[in-house]
Amino acid sequence: MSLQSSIVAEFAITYMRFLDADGQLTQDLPESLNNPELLRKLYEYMVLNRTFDAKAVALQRTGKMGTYPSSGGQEAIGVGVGAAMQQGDVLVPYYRDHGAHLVRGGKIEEIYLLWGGDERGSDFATLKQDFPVAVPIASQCLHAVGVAKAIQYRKQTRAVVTFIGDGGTSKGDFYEAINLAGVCKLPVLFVINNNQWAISVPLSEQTLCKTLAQKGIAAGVPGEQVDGNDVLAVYEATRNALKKIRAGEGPYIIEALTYRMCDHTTADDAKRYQPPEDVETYKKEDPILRLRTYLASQKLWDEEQEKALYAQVKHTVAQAVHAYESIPAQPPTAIFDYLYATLPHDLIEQRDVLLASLGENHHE
Ligand SMILES: Cc1ncc(C[n+]2csc(CCOP(=O)(O)OP(=O)(O)O)c2C)c(N)n1
Ligand SMILES: [Mg+2]
Repeated sequence: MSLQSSIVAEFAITYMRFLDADGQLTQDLPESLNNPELLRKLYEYMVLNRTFDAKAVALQRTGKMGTYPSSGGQEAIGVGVGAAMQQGDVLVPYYRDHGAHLVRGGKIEEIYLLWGGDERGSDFATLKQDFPVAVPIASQCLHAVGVAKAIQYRKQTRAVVTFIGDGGTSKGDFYEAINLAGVCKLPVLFVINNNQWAISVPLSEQTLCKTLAQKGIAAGVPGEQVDGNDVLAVYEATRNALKKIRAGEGPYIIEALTYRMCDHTTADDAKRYQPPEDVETYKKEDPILRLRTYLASQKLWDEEQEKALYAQVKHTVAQAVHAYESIPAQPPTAIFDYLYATLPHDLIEQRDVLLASLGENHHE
């Protein structure tokens, strides 16, 4: 007797891309992207992202900043997602989302300050609702779910956007977060930056899943894969997802496929483990180059604009470095200032010991 079983659930994960590596359209652009101003903005912010990022690495190399996680080569993800968010939405980032911070109006010097070891970098001048950068892997997903629950409780139409790396999706925190988001139909978007490496661990050693977006299926959370080096695909997928989320349809996952074209952080040397042929392949997939090629082919960008942009960006970054270097250092006791609203008694004691050891020369 042959056993009979019927299909009770099926799923598929789609992949979206508009611009190929040569800057050619792979399909017609939707209405939302038929907007030269928006396309130029996406391009300009990716260039700003790359320029400020290279400077951050240089600052670390010259002893002027601490360990820094570059977003070099992955600019399309942060910029594309951030540009599709509304100002009142809440960004709950991890450490490779500089582009989202910048395109939302965050300051470059805030990023330099944070990685220079100064917590004042997380006290954003304008983006008061956005969260500080999370370094403990996947913890930000749980924070995002908490914020989304609060927004739902208050019946607001805002959305929460959080990012996570491919390696981070192996953690329990990620699965717990998407599960609760699904059960409660929370207004939260999870963006997976699949750069194919978790420091030196390749994706193939993280999971047997064909896609990371499909991890959401088990939690009832729909998702899709996009070309993470195509800022247009990242923007459009985010825009569509946020529209659904605001309409109360619940959480969503976007897996953005890219490659880590930089060291994991300035404390790493990727040449020791990334196959050089992969690096060569992905060099050709550069997100900035392909958009520039496309814009030029549409007569939306020329050499003059390119020169003016690079001059402007160089000036902006130099100003940010100046602002970063000019801010007076905090007193040593500042290490006690940022975790608790009211300091617990044992930390008050430690603070007193520190103050005493600093002697009379210390002024708070
Ligand atoms: C809870 C926790 N465990 C370990 C680390 C050390 N760590 C820092 S980055 C990283 C790899 C993360 O890889 P992935 O999630 O793919 O993000 P990517 O850095 O590639 O953007 C690890 C293990 C950490 N920061 N937090
Ligand atoms: Mg990774």
